[in-house]
Amino acid sequence: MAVTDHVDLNGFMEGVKKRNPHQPEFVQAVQEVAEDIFDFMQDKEEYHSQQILRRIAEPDRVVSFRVCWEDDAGNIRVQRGWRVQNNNAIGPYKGGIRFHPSVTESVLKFLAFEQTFKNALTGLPMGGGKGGSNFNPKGKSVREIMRFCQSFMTELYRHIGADIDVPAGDIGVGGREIGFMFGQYKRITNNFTGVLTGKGLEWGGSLIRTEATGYGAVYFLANMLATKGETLEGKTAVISGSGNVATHAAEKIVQLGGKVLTLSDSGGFIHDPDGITQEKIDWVKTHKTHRRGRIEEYVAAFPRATFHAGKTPWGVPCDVALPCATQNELLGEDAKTLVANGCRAVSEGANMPTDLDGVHTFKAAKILYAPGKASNAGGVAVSGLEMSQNSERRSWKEEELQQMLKDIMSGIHNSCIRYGDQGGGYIDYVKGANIAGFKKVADAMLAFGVV
Ligand code: NDP
Ligand code: 2IT
Repeated sequence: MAVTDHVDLNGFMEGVKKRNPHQPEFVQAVQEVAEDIFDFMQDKEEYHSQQILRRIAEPDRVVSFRVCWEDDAGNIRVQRGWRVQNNNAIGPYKGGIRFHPSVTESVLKFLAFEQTFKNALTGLPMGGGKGGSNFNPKGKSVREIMRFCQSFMTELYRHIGADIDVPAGDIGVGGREIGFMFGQYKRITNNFTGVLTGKGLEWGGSLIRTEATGYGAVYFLANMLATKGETLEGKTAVISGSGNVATHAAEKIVQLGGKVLTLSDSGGFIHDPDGITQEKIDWVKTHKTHRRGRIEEYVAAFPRATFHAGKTPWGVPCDVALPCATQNELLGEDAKTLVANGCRAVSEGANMPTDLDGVHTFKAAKILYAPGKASNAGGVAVSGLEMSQNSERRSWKEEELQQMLKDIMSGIHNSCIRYGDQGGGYIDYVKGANIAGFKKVADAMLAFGVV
C-alpha cells in the first residue's frame, strides 16, 4: 500500500509545517494550493503514489550566500543572498530577484513555489525559481546599489545560466539593477547570453516587458468582467502600491476607460477623488522611480487628493480592486469591507497579496477573484518571450508582443475556466489556476520517474 494512502490535506499540511518551521509565508502558499489539489487528486492515484505535490513543495535546492559590500562611508556591510530553485520540470528555473529588508528564506520559498504554477500557466517552457536579499535599497546611493548588485552577482553567477536559471526583477529590482547585475555576469563569464530578463532595449531586452505585469493584470480583469458581459468603462478602481506593477495597472485601467482612485506605498495610501489620470501616473512614475520619492508627496502636487498614513486603501468604495504591492497586504477584514462596499472583481498584481482568510472571503462571496499566479503572469510571460528573442538573436515588434501578451492572458483565463467552473455562473479562479498549473508540472514529473 502506498505511503500516502492515509494522508489527507491536514496530515499533509502538518508535515509541511513540521519540515518548514518559522516559514509562515511558505506554509501559507502551499496550503492555498493544497486545498484545491487534494480535491483534484482524489481519483488520481498516480499523483498520490508518486508523491507529486510533496515533491513540488520541496525546492530542488536553496542556495544561500553572504554578500559583502562597502558603503559610501567606507563601512563593510554584510547581507544575505538566496536563490531558490523550486522546480525545473518544464523548463529552466525562472523568476525574479527581490531586494527588500523583509526578504527571508520563507518569503523566497513561497515566491518560487508560486512561480512554478504561474510559469506553467503561461504555456511557455519555464520552471519556477526566485531569489533576492534582505538588502534595503532605500536611501542608498547609485554607487552603493551598483556595488551591492556586483557583489550579489559575483556569487549568483555560478548558479544561473540561459538554459539553467534565468532571474529577472521584482520588488526593489528594476532596469537599473538588472543592468548592474548583467554587466557583472558578463564581466565574470565573458559570455553575452540571455541569462537575465528585464534587460534594457539596447542590450537584449524586450519591448513591453516593463509594462507587461500591470497591463496583463488588467487584461485578466477585463476577461473576468467579460464573463458577466461587463467592461472597465466607467468603473472605479482601487490600487495598492506605486511601483512597476501598480503604475502600469493604473495606466491600462485609464486606457480602458476606468477611473483609478488610489495608489500607495509602505507609508500609506493616497486617495484622489478626481481620478489618477495618465498625466498623474507619469508624475508618480518619475517621482517614485527616478526621484525615489514617497507617495505622500502626491498631495502637494495634486491638492484635491488626501494622504492616509499607515493605512491600506481597501476601505475606499470601488467596483474593482488590484493589490499590487506585496504579500499579505489585504487581510480577511479588508476582503469583507471590499465585498460589503460592492467591489465586484479583484485582480492580484502582487504575489499572494491576499491572506488565506481574505481568499476564503472572496470565494464565499463568489465575486470575480483572480489569484496572482494567474493574473500577474504577464510579466514572466514577456520575460519568456524575451528569452525566445535572445535565443533567436532578434527583437520582435511591439504590436506582435502586445498581441502575444493579450493571447497569453486569455489563454490563462481559459485554463482557469476549464478547471474552475463551478456551475451557476461562478468560476473559482483560484482552483482553476492551481489545478491547471499543477497538472502541467505534475505530468512532466511523472514522465521523468523518481528524480
Ligand atoms: P516595485 O519595487 O516596483 O514596487 C513595490 C511597491 O510596493 C512600492 O510601492 C512599495 O512601496 C510597495 N511595497 C513593497 N513592500 C511593501 C510592504 N512591505 N508594505 C507596503 N508596501 C510595500 O515592485 P513591483 O511593482 O515590481 O512588485 C510589486 C508586486 O508585484 C510584488 O508582489 C511582486 O512580487 C509582484 N510582481 C512583480 C512582477 C514584475 O514584473 N515586476 C511580476 C509579477 C508579480 P515602497 O516604495 O514604500 O517600498
Ligand atoms: O513574480 C514574478 O512573476 C516576477 N517578478 C517576474 C519574474 C520574471 O522572471 O520575469
